[in-house]
Amino acid sequence: ETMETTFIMIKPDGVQRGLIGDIISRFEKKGFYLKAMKFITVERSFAEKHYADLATKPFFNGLVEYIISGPVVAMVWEGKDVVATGRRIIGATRPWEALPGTIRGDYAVEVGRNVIHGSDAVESAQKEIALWFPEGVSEWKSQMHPWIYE
Ligand code: YYY
Ligand code: MG
Repeated sequence: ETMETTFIMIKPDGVQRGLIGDIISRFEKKGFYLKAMKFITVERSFAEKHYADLATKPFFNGLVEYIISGPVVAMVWEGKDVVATGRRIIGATRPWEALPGTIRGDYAVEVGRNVIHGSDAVESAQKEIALWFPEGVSEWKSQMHPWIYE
């Protein structure tokens, strides 16, 4: 199978609301592997870099304020199709469009407080992982692998 990695970040509202354990659990129980994780508060310039593609949007400044407002949990997850499947686990950007059973469908109301970030493509995932984890990620292999992947 072709393994991918994606960048997932629990935003400051997800941390404040005590959703870290549940969110990590959803990705773990699905059968994805945690390859890197850090708990950090990022600076404005870093948040602006992460969201550089959205710099011209009217919500950009509010988005940056929100992301720097408290600690986040930055993670790298590995698995088959984990970029697209991770986005499905997260749910639609606008929580009122996110289906029940998704993280945003279950836990979020407002688009500007939507709890979690996930890379939208393999290429952006690689960029985001390089930005957030310049030191690199762990190479461990789960002993469960053959029970999850054929
Ligand atoms: O990838 P995703 O997070 O689902 O959405 P993006 O279109 O990349 O926007 C990033 C981020 O910006 C979104 O999660 C919330 C915020 N945002 C907003 O506050 N208002 C909007 N109208 C659109 C996006
Ligand atoms: Mg996005």
